[in-house]
Amino acid sequence: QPLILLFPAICPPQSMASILPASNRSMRPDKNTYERKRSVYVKNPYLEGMDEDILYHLDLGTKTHNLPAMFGDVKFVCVGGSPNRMKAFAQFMHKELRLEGDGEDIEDICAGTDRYCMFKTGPVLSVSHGMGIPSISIMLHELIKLLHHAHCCDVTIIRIGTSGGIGIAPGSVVITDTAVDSFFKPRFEQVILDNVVTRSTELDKELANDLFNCSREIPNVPTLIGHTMCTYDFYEGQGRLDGALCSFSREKKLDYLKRAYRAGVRNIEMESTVFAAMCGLCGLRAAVVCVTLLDRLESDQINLSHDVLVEYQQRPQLLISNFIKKQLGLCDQMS
Ligand code: R2B
Ligand code: URA
Repeated sequence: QPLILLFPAICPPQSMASILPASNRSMRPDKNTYERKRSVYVKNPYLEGMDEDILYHLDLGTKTHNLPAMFGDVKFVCVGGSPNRMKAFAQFMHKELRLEGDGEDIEDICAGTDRYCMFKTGPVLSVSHGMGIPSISIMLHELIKLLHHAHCCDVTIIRIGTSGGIGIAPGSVVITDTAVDSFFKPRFEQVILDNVVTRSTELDKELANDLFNCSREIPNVPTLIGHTMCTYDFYEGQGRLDGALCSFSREKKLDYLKRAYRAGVRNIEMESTVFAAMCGLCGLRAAVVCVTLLDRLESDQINLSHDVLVEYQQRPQLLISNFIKKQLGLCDQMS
């Protein structure tokens, strides 16, 4: 049985009162008190004994970088597949938070590697994760260790991405209540050595509801809460008829997707189960918010114009930036 380390951290009060979530205002510590807060856990007994931890794919390390100084104030982490989209989100957050400068020259903290990119705008970190479970999993191992080494606490992490919808209008935004696998089960199966370890994929329901309430203030973007199915493949794995390989009929495809719909699935993507499992185990409040690019009951190919695609991809970003501003108590002054 591996050792499980759970250290509730004692975090100092924030110097910037405004970065306390609005819902925590009544709990704001006075200058001399220390509060017990939710820290970021690692569950690995070997980490403590390591002289240095190199976060290889992020090109960061505990000896080469002062991680608490660089990241200690992070309260929101937004992750998404594409480096360009995460840069655009960081630039958008920069403007929304009214930080100094125009944000156009925002620096990629992981510029020393081309695996992932990372941008920091005040208390908001934007990180790319690539496509699929293996890619996001590697990034999350290193990101979670980074947040832990930096002594971050009360961190909310949100995946913003794209997906295929089932039975809903393209352009809808789905806030995931539960991430399910290809069998519609709320589980993530990790092969560890030669064992299959099953992990829960529950997400933070309160956070999902808060995000949904926030979405009501954004006009013309249909938003709903539903299950999200996570697959290991975009083509056969999502029941597409247009891949290089296809070994099932149109009828079988539609039967599968309709069964998914009846099981509560409203969209399909490729990272949510491992994201939910890892963030849940490590003490991060996590949410998944994806726009749908098509209705899979109608088609398989994504044939949106460039402009429509760009506008759709901005929808989760707009919702999350509004949510973050609200949490920081910045909405009234800014909108
Ligand atoms: C959504 O879009 C990508 C595939 O096109 C994948 O990363 C996902 O989850
Ligand atoms: N991303 C997916 O994983 N599937 C889709 O159908 C669209 C985007």
